[in-house]
Amino acid sequence: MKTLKHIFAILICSLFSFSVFAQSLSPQVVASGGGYATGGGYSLSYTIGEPVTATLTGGSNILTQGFHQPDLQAIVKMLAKVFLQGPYNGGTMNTTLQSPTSVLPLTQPYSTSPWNYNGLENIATAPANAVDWLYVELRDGSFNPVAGGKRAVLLLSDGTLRDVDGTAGATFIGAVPGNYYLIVRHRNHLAVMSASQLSLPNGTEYDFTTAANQALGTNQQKPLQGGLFGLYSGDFNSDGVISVADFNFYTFQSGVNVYNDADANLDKQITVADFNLYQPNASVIGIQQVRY
Ligand SMILES: [Ca+2]
Ligand SMILES: [Ca+2]
Repeated sequence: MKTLKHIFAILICSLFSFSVFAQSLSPQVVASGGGYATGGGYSLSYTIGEPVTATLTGGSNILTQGFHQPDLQAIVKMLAKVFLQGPYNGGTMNTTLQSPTSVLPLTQPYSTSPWNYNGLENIATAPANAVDWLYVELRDGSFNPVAGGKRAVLLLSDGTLRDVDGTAGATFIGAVPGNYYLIVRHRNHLAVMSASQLSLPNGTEYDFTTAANQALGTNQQKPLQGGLFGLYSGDFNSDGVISVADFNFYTFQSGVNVYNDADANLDKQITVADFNLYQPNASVIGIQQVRY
């Protein structure tokens, strides 16, 4: 928490272009602590324990009214590019889940088994070029599954990621800069892990699409049209292995205009086209680090 001296210094040094700066700021709640100071014709009251009620900026300074933020929260940005075999279509991916009407959920869909990810990522509206949600994880050199963080993000038609905060890539809140393996998961494609550790934050995206071995292990990506590579379609139950269990999952699904994990090509319909994507991929096994 900023000290009173620090806060006051910020106030004095600000540009004071906002009329509110020339007024007394008084706490609006009974707080657990706080203080009051005057100087240079300005006064400032601050509290501890009051939720943030407003943030004012002047020049490069920021003054938050209410409960001041604790230490700056560490954030690590990760940029990556990945294709999914199912919706892949000549160097880009179809966005049929959103067309003509959208079935794309506005809240991340990885809260259920096997991911059991309880993140609160959500969006008000999806970008028009959003294909689907991905679930990404960072792991350290020991493959510690909780070393770097987890995040649900949007996959765009060009293969890049878009965080729900509106920025490119994935935003790992609470992570520290360092070297991490990246795991990319999709709800009905075989998950992959980066072939090497990424130095994060990265300013250039880690590109899975340029070669099969951009993913760790043998035969972990499907050759696609145009000499590019993408995640294998058909892991309907998302366990990291494409097997008869996925076929059984598929046979119990049906429907039109649905958001369903048996929809391998992400066209909102469960049809034989989805089986045809699964069948040649049956028996492909994800590396141990991505399997559930
Ligand atoms: Ca499976
Ligand atoms: Ca389909």
